Amino acid sequence: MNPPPKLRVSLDEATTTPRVTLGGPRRGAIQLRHPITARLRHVAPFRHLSGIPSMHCMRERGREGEGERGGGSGGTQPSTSALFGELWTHNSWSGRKMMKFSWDNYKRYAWGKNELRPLTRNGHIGNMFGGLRGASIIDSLDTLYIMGLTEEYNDAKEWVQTSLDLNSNGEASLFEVNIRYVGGLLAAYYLTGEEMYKNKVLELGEKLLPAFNTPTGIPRGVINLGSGTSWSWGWASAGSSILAEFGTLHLEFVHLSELSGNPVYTEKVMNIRKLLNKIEKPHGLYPNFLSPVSGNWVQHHVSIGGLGDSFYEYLIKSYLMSDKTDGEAKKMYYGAMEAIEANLVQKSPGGLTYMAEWRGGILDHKMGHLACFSGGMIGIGADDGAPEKRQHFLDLAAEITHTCHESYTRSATKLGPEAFRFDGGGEATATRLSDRYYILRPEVIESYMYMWRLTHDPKYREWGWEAVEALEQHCRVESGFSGIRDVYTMTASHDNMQQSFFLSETLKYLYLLFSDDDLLPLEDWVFNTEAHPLPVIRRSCAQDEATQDKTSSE
Ligand code: DMJ
Repeated sequence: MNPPPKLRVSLDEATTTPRVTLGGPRRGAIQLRHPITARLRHVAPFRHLSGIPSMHCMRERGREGEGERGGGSGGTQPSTSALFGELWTHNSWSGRKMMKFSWDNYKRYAWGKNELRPLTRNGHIGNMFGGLRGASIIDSLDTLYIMGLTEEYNDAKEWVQTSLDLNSNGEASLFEVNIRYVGGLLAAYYLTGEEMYKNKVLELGEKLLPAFNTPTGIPRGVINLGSGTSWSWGWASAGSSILAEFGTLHLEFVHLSELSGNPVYTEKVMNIRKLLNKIEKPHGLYPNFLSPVSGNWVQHHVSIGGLGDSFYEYLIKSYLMSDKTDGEAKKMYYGAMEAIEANLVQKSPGGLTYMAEWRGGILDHKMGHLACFSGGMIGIGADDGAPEKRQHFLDLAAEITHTCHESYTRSATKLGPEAFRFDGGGEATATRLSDRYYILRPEVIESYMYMWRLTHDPKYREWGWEAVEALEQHCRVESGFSGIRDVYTMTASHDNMQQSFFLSETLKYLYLLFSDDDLLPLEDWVFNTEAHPLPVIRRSCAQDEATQDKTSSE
């Protein structure tokens, strides 16, 4: 399908969507355009839970901060940017349509399998999820729900209810099962209030616990979901565990404790945190490999991209998800940022800021696509840094996001390579054949979404729109979306894989980029590393509510 010319839709046409007035006579009632936001405000799964506020409570608190960052979604955005948003949300060529197309093809050709192979029109199972099936379904639940794709969401829900079999006996990546299955089921529960998701996720959570039975409590990377036996990846040096894997459990595990009332999940991740906090760090940096037996670093390779990435993300997000009460996470995050700035952040001769990798003190001037999430991460962490560093962090976030955008604009397809370099004469381009592929990854678009929400600079929506056009032109095939093997050539060679994170992350972040800020406001929700939204845990609000409930029942 060819996209229409960019600005064809008229504002009149675009603004005919019915508006929903929420809150009735309550003080501060606001108008929202997105029906799912409306539904979210009426669903309050939180009321049954200890320690988690009702949605009402979240929303009231969310509004307290309104205006601090430039006045919400209306703000001062220029009309072109508003048009991009209107186009996206209301025109026939919309984000929902992209999601529906991906979903329909998955459903038709790969239902119940983990991913769709869109060229051969069949399903892919792979070996990451230990025999668990339906990764694309679990990863899509919340995206379908927030997009209002009701029929599709209901099909997904029914599959989870009737066919998600957690009694598998295969070898799973603890990290992947956690971020996709645990994260996806938690988000589905929090958005919809369906007890079924809660029961499933608690059953799954329990199966992951044996992975922590190591001398240090640092889990190994692979676990057999049936027997509970765990071991390290064969490729990880000297039986080590990977920082980005054992450091990316915190958000989900804290919520597992919240939902189950069982502190064991929080204890497991706090133990990891403590060890990392205490251990000596070279130049304040966190290397990527650690022994689960001795608790020592195995080698000194540091990266904000693959192997390290989401560990840093989960530090700042743990702090935000705790309603800014988790001081240890905050301290560790800003400490890590200081070390990263001192050792890894570089400026190219052409003026591009990037994050190099560090190998025992030697810099490798390479940045992976994965590392491009860091623009958004540094952005959301800017406000809580030292007062004199806030603007600096926001500037750094914008510079990194700009560099990642450059990695897209410097390719023929306007999609970015898996890794780009700043040596050998080139800047922000892949120099090795093996780095030229794009597998529908979200990180660059993720940073656009956060930077849009934080600054309302219209360039982020324009960049997002460029990505939409490039995806449509180069990755859409007859039966789904596919990764491509070389972003520098216009003759597409497709890799025949529609990754589940395309449905969970890439399309969701694009949708949020072009939606109003009050759809999953950042004050109330934290996205796990697979873009599954988890609510901020408001301790004080929960106490207020408990007191209110007590008073009203007296
Ligand atoms: C996703 O599964 C997650 O974002 C993870 O943190 C990194 N890799 C993919 C997407 O690129």
